[in-house]
This record gives sequence, structure tokens and C-alpha cells, in this order.
Amino acid sequence: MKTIDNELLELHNKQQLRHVRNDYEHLGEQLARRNIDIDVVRQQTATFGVAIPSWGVGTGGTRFARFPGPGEPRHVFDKLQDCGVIQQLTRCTPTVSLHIPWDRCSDWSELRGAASEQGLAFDAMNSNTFSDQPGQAHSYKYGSLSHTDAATRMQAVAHNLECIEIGQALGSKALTVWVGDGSNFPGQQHFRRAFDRYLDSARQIYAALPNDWRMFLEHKICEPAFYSTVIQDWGSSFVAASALGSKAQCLVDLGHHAPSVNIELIVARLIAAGKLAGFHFNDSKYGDDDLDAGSVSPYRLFLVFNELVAAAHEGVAFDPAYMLDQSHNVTDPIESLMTSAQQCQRSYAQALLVDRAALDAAQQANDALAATHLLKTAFQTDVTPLLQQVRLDAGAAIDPVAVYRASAYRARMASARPAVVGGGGGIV
Ligand code: PSV
Ligand code: MN
Repeated sequence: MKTIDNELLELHNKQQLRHVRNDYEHLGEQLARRNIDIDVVRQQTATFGVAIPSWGVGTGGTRFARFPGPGEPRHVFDKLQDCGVIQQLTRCTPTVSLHIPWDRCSDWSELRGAASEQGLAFDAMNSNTFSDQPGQAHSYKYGSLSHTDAATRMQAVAHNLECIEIGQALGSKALTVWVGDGSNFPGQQHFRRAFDRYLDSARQIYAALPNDWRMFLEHKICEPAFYSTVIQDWGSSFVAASALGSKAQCLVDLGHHAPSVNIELIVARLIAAGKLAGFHFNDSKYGDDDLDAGSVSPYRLFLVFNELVAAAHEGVAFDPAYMLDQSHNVTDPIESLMTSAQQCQRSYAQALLVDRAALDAAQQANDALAATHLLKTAFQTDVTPLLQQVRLDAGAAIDPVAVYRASAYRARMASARPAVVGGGGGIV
């Protein structure tokens, strides 16, 4: 089912077709001077896909307030419909990452069917043991997988096992585990014992993983615990993933580090260790701001992709999962997600333009200026016509946001989905 009228999409594309062709040809000439075949880069860029987080299509919020937008998705089927729009217009978001229990539904095969109708599949499942659910026997106030109480830990393990089961029904192949476990006061928690308890619980989840599944461990420096967290950094994540086994890897959410941490270096280390699970892309200025990917620091995003492309170029075998994880507080979530997905695709395309042989030579010769100039040259290349051509080839919109706005999808949803009363504060 196509939620946006294809005729509208084609009309918009037609209006810009001549410009895209001209701009693409011009960029092709420029790249040819650098010995780069634009068609090869185009084909590689066309393979890029990033998963949409189901929770991202709803309006986000902070702990102070949430300002819901019109036509918000009311349940997981509405969320899938919004994800379908994003995929239809961009063709670089073929999968959706679900969060349980936020996306609970009564018939998983119906959901799977609805997804394939939208041309979507399911990426990693996300468990939630960071908030209590109605009727839950044991509270996660003081932790979940690492809780001091065995029954609470068991409940958290059972929830993760259920997520795996749901994921199997949906065709997912990975479970992302992020826990809010930690402490707010020095002395509150015995660091080593809490980590051991976490590991013991994680082992039980790992043991239930199907053979072709992976377990993604997501670290986070702080929040909701503000003094310490059990899986605080990539070091803790790496220790845990190594203790669990080869199917456990470390997931890097760009917002989960101290402000000046060199994330691309962490990425390189995890690749080298065979432990890079993948990413939650977003951007930040101060903390886990969950801003739109590349909206504040596009160069940092490029440098992350540079490590990924370099490793692939050198023949390293790895398979990182790409997901967005953002909170859209002041924008239409669909517009933000389309823009962010394209921003990731842009960074990937730019990273493909790095002259790897010249960079190797500059690094070998300790020519710092030449080396950094090579990265800047790739980053400063305006690959817009290339991305437009990739979208055109795939049947997507040359300008997704323009078509989306012209379609009045949001206004249609505003009448089709009556607003749910309530909705106070809360980080999504
Ligand atoms: C935690 O901040 C996080 O990054 C985890 O990935 C959660 O699953 C997600 O945000 C949604 O709260
Ligand atoms: Mn995340």
C-alpha cells in the first residue's frame, strides 16, 4: 500500500529531473578528475539502509514536558504506516526497530503482514527494563538485570526472552539490551557485584538466543542513573560482550558518551576486536540530546563512516546494524527521520570518496596535513546530486520533505487519528 500518491511523487520528480541530471553529470566530471567513478559510488550508496526506531515517529519530549503534534501514531500499526511513508519517500529506511512493551500488539503475524505491505522488515528488537509496566510484580526502581533482588532480575531476564520470541515471529535477528541500571549516590552500589549480577542475567538471555541472532549491548554514560551506570562505557560493554560470547557485540549510540569523547576511535577499536554491533545514530551538543543525526556535528558523523568504509575497504569482515535513535520534540518526526536517514546516507557517500591509497601514503609518511586534507576533501564534496540520483533510481522522491509536505499526510492523519488526551512529560 502506498500512503503517498505516487503521481504526486512523480510530478515533483519530473519538475527537478533536468537539474538532477545536469548536476549529477557535473559532479561526475569533478569526481572523474579525482579518479573516482561516480556510477560506482552511486551503486555503493544505493545499498545503504538505516532502521527507523518505532518510538521515533511519535513526538518526543523531555522530563519537563511533551508537546504532542497532530496525527500522532496511536499504536504500532500507525507507527508502521508512518515508517512506510519514510521508506516510500527515501528508499533508504527498509527496516523498523521495535521497542517492547511500547509496541505490544495482540497478533504478531498480522503486524508482520502489515510491515511487508509497507515494504518493511524488522531490525533489532529493543527490550525495556528501565520503566515499570502496569501490573508488574517487581519494580525496576533500583535496577533490572543487575538488581540486588533475584526475583527482579529473573523478571527482567524473562522480559528479554519474550522480546526474542516476538522478534522471531517478526523475522528480526537481533536483540538490543539497554538497561537504566546504575546508582545516584557514591556508595549506593557495589560496582563489581552489580556488574557480576548483570553478567549472570545477560548470560541467561544469551543462552536463549537463536543461532542466527546477535545480542547488542548498548552502553550509556548516565541517565536515568546520574552517578554510575552498570554498562557505562564501551569498556564495560566490551568486557560484558566478551564474557558472553561471539554473538554478543557492543552497540554505539552516538549520544551516550562524555561530550569530548572520540567516538570514531571507539568505533575503530570495536571493529578491530570484532565487537562492533552497530549504531544508534543521532546528534548531541551537551549530553544524550537525541538531536537529529548530523544536525550539529556532521563532520563527526562523517568520521564515524570513514572508519566503517576504511575497514570494509581493507577487507575486514563485519556487519554493523544501522539504526536511528532520536527524540523529535519540535519537528514533525517524519520530516526529521527522513532528513536524518539521508544525512547518514550522505556521510556514507562522502566516506566512499576518500582517496584511501593517498591516505595510506600520507599516514605512512607522517604527513598530517595531507592526511587531514584528504578527509576534508571528501567531506566537503557536495554529494547532493548523487543522493538525488540514487533516490530517483530507487523510485523515491528527489526531495522527500517537499513531497511529504505537498501530500498533506500529516493533516490527513490529524483527522484519521484523533488525539489521545493526556501525555505529560517523559523522555522517549
Ligand atoms: C536510551 O537512552 C536509549 O538510547 C536506548 O536505546 C533506548 O532503547 C532508547 O534510548 C529509547 O528510550
Ligand atoms: Mn539508543
